[in-house]
Amino acid sequence: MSGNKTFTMIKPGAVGNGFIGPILDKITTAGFKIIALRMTQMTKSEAEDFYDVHNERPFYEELVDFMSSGPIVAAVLEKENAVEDFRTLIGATNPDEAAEGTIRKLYAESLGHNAIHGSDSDENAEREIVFHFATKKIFY
Ligand code: IDP
Ligand code: MG
Repeated sequence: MSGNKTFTMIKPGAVGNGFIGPILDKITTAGFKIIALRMTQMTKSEAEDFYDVHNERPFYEELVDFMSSGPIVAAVLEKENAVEDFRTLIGATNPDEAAEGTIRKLYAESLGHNAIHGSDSDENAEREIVFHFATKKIFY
């Protein structure tokens, strides 16, 4: 059975472009409940840890530099079938391939600066939630 929680970050580009409000509105309008929310900035070392799964990929350093370049908004979201439904809401990794109406189609600048992160499995959602929120006092 699939889980009911996922993790997201609004990435530095979308935060800098003033899209926090519109993106949170899309998320809640799509039926996700925000159960934890924090604006923060990752250090380079935190971004390296967060994206460690990609450490062999050619874009790893660019990704880590970008994700630690400015504030992000991290959130835990709750909905039935959360991981899959949220991946549908955000659209394909490359905004040129993202479906009309998806968050990446609407707010991404490029493949590297693609507005938003969404967990790709229940297991990774749990890891990512712990990474960003485990040491904070949250209720969910
Ligand atoms: P996802 O965010 O859709 O799950 P991943 O494959 O997990 O995509 O890649 C993580 C992030 O790395 C992407 O969101 C994107 O910003 C960036 N990325 C992925 N592929 C490339 C690339 O080929 N060039 C530059 N950045 C990339
Ligand atoms: Mg991914």
